[in-house]
Amino acid sequence: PEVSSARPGPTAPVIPPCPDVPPGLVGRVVIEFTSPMPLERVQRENPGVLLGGRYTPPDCTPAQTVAVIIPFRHREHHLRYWLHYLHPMLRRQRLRYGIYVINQHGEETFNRAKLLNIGFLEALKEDATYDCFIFSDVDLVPMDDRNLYRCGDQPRHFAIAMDKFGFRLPYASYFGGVSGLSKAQFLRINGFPNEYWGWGGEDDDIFNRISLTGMKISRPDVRIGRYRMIKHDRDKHNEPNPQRFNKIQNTKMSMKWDGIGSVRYRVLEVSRQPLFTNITVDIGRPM
Ligand code: UDH
Ligand code: NGS
Repeated sequence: PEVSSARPGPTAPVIPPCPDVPPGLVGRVVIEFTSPMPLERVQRENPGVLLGGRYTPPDCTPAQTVAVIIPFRHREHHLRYWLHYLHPMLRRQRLRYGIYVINQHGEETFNRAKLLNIGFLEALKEDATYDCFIFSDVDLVPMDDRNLYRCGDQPRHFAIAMDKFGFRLPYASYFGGVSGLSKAQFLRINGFPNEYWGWGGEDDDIFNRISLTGMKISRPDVRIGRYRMIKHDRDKHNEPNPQRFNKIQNTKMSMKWDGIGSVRYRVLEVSRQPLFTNITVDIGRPM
């Protein structure tokens, strides 16, 4: 007779939950952007990463599945450094994750927050189990792996001590650079604004959305939330948005109709690369 057993045999080992504090973190990491960083090297050094930039720890089962969303256009050299430093760090943090580069097609005015909204939707289309979303600029690399890229009971601000700001917040309500929201937190604020074209203000609008819905931002210790930014000149077609000061006064009204519920775009290409998923989108232009 056939024997069936609920107990796992030697071929089906039980993988325990990942511990709250991952073992094997190293703390401070040396970050530099001087030596060239060929993509082939980054691939070679990250053999455990699966197609599309997916990773699952082999030795434990994480509580969350994390989608890392990067707004992007014409920053290939930054992306190579980012991947070089972040993949090993996220692996040490025992995260189950995927990397999504949301690439704005064409040369119209850049729109960071709209790209982040699109990243949220497109990541969920690929894997409905994503429950934590980390939104990261491509030029920001954490200097300490104890800055854990996961979500908590409040929206999280990770990039709180950047080198360019002298390793502190530029102002108390700053929410730029790298942030993280659970799926529920993101939906509660109707996602991010789609109507900030060009540089500035969209992160302040997101801060307003979070405060207006009664949530509070959580941050790591200032000694841990340290970042190096890859130096660069101002990009073309991402000029400071002259409307930004007015717009951040109106979040309470605008967040009702402008957000994840109203984002319109066209996916032009989804390309699964060895270290990330590249999604090229037509997001239109300012009206
Ligand atoms: N981004 C792109 N391509 C662009 C514009 C922005 O990929 O053309 C993305 C990228 O992820 C970047 C993020 O959007 O990290 C934020 O944009 P940003 O880096 O331009 O913003 P930041 O505040 O710089 O870092 C503004 C210009 C500063 C010029 C300083 C000159 N010394
Ligand atoms: C504020 C911007 C934010 C920006 C922050 C840091 O003034 O979007 O500066 O900018 N808000 C407005 O413009 C309303 S930085 O020094 O990184 O260029 O993130």
